[in-house]
Amino acid sequence: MRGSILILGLALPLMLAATTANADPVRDFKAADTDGNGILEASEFRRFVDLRAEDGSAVAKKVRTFRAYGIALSRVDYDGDGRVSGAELIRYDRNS
Ligand SMILES: [Ca+2]
Ligand SMILES: [Ca+2]
Repeated sequence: MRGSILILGLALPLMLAATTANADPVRDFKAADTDGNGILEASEFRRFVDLRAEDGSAVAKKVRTFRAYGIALSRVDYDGDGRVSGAELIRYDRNS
């Protein structure tokens, strides 16, 4: 594990990848995307993190504990529009 993983925002890929079988990030994404537009707005992204935490993601739990949602969002929001698309989550996962 890289040292940078210790930085909360950089640890986001673990929310997607290093989870148990019952923790489905796609399901969580759809559950968090309450308006169904395929993009997580800031409030929806917080819900997504909370769902990941409830699914047992240690990283998501840390983000929730420290209320570091904004930091986490900024790390994965490549185009800077303040929202997170599925493509951005996948891109972040691949680049880390
Ligand atoms: Ca949405
Ligand atoms: Ca974005």
